[in-house]
Amino acid sequence: MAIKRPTTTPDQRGEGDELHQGVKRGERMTTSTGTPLGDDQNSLKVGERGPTMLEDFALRDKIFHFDHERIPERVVHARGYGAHGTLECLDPIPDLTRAAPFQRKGHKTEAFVRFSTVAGNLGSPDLARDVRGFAVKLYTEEGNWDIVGNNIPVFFIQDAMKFPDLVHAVKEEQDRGWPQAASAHDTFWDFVSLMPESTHMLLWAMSDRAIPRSFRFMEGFGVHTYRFVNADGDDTFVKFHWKPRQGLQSVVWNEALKINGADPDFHRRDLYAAIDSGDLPQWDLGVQVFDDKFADEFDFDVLDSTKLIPEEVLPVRVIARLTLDRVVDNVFAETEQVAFGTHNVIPGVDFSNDPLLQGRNFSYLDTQLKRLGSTNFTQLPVNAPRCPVMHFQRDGHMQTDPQRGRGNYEPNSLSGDDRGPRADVTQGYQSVMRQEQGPTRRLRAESFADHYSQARQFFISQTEVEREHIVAAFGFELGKVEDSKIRTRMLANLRNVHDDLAEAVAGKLAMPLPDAAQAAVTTRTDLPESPALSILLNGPETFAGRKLGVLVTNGSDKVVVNAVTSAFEDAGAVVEYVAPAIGPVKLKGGGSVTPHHAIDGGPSVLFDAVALVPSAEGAADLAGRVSAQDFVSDAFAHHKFIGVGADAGALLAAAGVETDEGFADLAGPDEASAFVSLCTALRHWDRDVRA
Ligand code: HDE
Repeated sequence: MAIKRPTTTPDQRGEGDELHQGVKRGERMTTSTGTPLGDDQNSLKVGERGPTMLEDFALRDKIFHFDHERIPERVVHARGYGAHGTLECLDPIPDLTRAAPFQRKGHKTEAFVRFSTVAGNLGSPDLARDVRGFAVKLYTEEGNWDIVGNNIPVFFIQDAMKFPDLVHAVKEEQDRGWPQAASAHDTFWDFVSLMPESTHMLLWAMSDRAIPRSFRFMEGFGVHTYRFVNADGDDTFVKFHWKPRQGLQSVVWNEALKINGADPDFHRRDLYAAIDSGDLPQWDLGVQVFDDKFADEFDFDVLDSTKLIPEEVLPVRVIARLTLDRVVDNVFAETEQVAFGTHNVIPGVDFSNDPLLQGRNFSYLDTQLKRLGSTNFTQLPVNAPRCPVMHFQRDGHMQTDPQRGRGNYEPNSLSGDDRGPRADVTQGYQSVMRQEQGPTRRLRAESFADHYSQARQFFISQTEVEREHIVAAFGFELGKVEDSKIRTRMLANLRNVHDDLAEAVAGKLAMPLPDAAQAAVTTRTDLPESPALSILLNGPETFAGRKLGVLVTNGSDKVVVNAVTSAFEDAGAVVEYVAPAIGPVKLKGGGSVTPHHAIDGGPSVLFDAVALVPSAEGAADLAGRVSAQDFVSDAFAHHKFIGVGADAGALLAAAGVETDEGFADLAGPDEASAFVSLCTALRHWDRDVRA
């Protein structure tokens, strides 16, 4: 009998008024085994009102799959967002490495990047004060190479042995289940205050680096020292850097707290919107390359992940450019199932003896098996190499490769397709031949013992504003610590970093300054400032890629609204309108604009700068609304540049702000471009606002 082809049917209502949407040709719904369904609204029942029958395979198929939708979230870095892209070689370095991406100028390597926070669970807010993961998978011709780094170049601990302790301490406390995605609690500070090696990283974590404005505006670092190996087998040490071409930018803490309420998905939405609109984010990949002699002479041990090599000491050489150009089709299939690991290297890249890196190399396979459930996770499209994969690994759960031929072992004397692959002794991966010797011991090298000198160097390299933010962050976090002995212990450690820091934090906490903690190595005061460590000294001086919020009401001046919009769009910025309600706003001079946000859903924390251009009547109405007052007073408190239209006076007065040099006059259309120029500084830091 001929199989009936699906027909086009109209929508129908069932007897209980349930909607059976009509099917169109080619979109016939099936079970997971392909059986076409005749009804996706009702389970199979006896009579009208049940019971439901055990033979209802369609219900069983659907609910069975649903019940198994979740997989374990990542034990750390659970909250993340990914995108596809390309790495293009700018400066080939075959003399340093035979790594496939760097052999020829213009050579392109497919990439997948996942950014993340560390401590929070999968559903936690994006603007937690936290380190950001910056994990890059490069699908090279010689296999997948993962650079699994962070947005901070150093780490909390020196030895893999302490990682579970660190993570237990920072995650929500086990006896109460909070706080979520926050280090501001007793167990974290208890642990780190007992681990002076954390101090350098703590300075970074309390700096604005830990509250980036966007994934697009942060640096990435490989953190550990790795090795490059060239075709002759010569090796050098290398550290990896990702430099955002959009420039660095962070938010302020009070703003971060409010963004988390207004838009917990702020970072993922930002990345998606930028790529979707064609404003493709780019990073330059740079390397610090050095030899054994440099390593021996450098002030600190290059195997110690709590230390960095200042760029002023060893400049970063840019070799390639990463462009993110495609959002994922499906977040679960790609972002959630992508499996990174530091052990994924290719010919030309090798490891150093950094004890943290060595532990990581061992760890990541375990986590993938636990999360993805099968050794065959490398066959998932997001993880599958783009080069040929040939080996004698067989079977396992969810094997999708119908591995052909007879040979599944070697050596063998089979022939043709039965023979299978062989290792390539001349071109295949060869580990660097290292001479290692010494007694087996559990030991922390003495060369790792200076825990404070680089923390101090980081502190003195910050601008005044950035130092204030660091002090405020320590004050906030330690202020959440209930046990005063932990606070005291931390203050004692900070005394070894810089007395200005310790005194200011003690002042925030209204606590006496304790004696400095005993330090294994006296803090060096001769390390010079490193401007590369500051965000503000490396500002982009452009508003491109940033967002302006324009507050409009019925009767806003069309000429001004249009002039501001086009001036900012011409400068590469995004402009969004905020209005009392979401319906169209009629402009004076004709026409209307459709707001992107109603005022209570579009607070100024969502924007990098704001323009207030209501009509006089609109301003009088907004003046009585808390949401509009907050819009203005928050923009002011967060040091934002504020453009002010001719009729915004009542609103400014209601918000209780006084104009300063961070305000721009938008009385007429000609002032729009001056406002853009003002905004290129991103924030008006001279405004005296206290947290
Ligand atoms: Fe990770 N880390 N880590 N880590 N890490 C994981 O792997 C681990 C460390 C980093 O977007 C896990 O797939 C150990 C340093 C990033 O999918 C896990 C140690 C740095 C990501 C794991 C470290 C990182 C992870 C959890 C100490 C910065 C997210 C889920 C020896 C250089 C990757 C997973 C993504 C994820 C273990 C230390 C970065 C459990 C044992 C240092 C960016 O395997």
